[in-house]
Amino acid sequence: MYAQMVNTDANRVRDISEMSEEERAFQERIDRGEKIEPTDWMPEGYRKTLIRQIGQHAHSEIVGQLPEGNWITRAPTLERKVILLAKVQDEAGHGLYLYCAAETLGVSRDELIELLHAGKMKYSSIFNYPTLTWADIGAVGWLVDGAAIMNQVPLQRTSFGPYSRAMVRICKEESFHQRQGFDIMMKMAGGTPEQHRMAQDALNRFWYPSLMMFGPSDKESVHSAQSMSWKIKINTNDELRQKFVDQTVPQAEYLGLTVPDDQLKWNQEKNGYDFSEPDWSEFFEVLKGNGPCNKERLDARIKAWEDGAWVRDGLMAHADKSTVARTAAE
Ligand code: BYC
Repeated sequence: MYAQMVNTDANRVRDISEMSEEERAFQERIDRGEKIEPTDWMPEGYRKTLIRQIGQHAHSEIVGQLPEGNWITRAPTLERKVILLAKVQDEAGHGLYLYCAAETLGVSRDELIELLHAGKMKYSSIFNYPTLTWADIGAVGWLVDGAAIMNQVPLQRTSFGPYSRAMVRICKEESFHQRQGFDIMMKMAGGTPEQHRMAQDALNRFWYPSLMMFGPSDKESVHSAQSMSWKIKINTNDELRQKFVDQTVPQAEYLGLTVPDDQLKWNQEKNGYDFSEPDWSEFFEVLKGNGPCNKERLDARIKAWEDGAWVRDGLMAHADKSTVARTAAE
């Protein structure tokens, strides 16, 4: 279905012989492993792809606060509440680093947010699923942050300097997030039969949406080839999905939980697990805005933006006053 939307010609990676001198020099810098900085010359497609990917990534961080923020007031202990609060605040920070990285490419944060609110820019599909129980907060940390790290560690080596540097700090924090999620899962899975059941139920509901985080299968991925040749992406979607499954299945076994996949089987030859693909029609429905929480998430972001207007107005008024006072003093 989606393959029909893939314009293979437009997405074909051009051979070096088809490039202008400037483009060739740029590609050679990338191939040598040099970082591209905001003031360097870059092809328009490179700039646009980065704005799309970094912008979507930033949006994912701030929309990702919502399903977890939902549980701050209901965390089971003071300690858990403080940890969750810190994690949710970290996500806001990640959003800020990423919006700043995108701004170096000539787009403003306001423009990106406007596009998000108008439904013209995506955020990660995973955040359109609800967090129904406390065990879901464990599953989000363990699986969602686990998938995020798998995707983001290689992005520390991405070719665009500001993005790669933002990734270094984000990955450090994500690793704490993943561990706090696994810690919740250990408590729940090793707790009462009811807590164990909740942990299993959370795994059942978050497993396939987590696999979807890596994007469509390689044969349906529109951007991978060009993004990988520009080193905006380092691995394909399927490579990272496989690594995630290989890393996570033993963790589920350690927890005494069952991955909800009858086809899951160790494959000695490929030195990895065989596993079932997610339901891709569900993935594309979520991308189209028809997931369980798409409307709720976007409404919450828009409301937060509107409710915060007075803060932005106040800051702008203060900045204007300071400029007037400074100019008068000079
Ligand atoms: N959800 O050609 P493809 C976090 C879109 S934050 C929605 O493979 P690409 C966290 C894709 O955009 C995690 N859309 O694309 C935060 C494209 O559509 P457009 C966020 C998806 O870009 C808070 C189309 O499908 N991480 O972990 O080469 C709390 C075709 O796909 C998704 C990042 O953003 C999806 N899952 O590869 C806790 C990492 N997948 O744009 C945790 C940076 C695909 O043409 N991003 N699409 O309309 C990437 O690495 C890449 O953009 C992706 C997709 C691997 C996600």
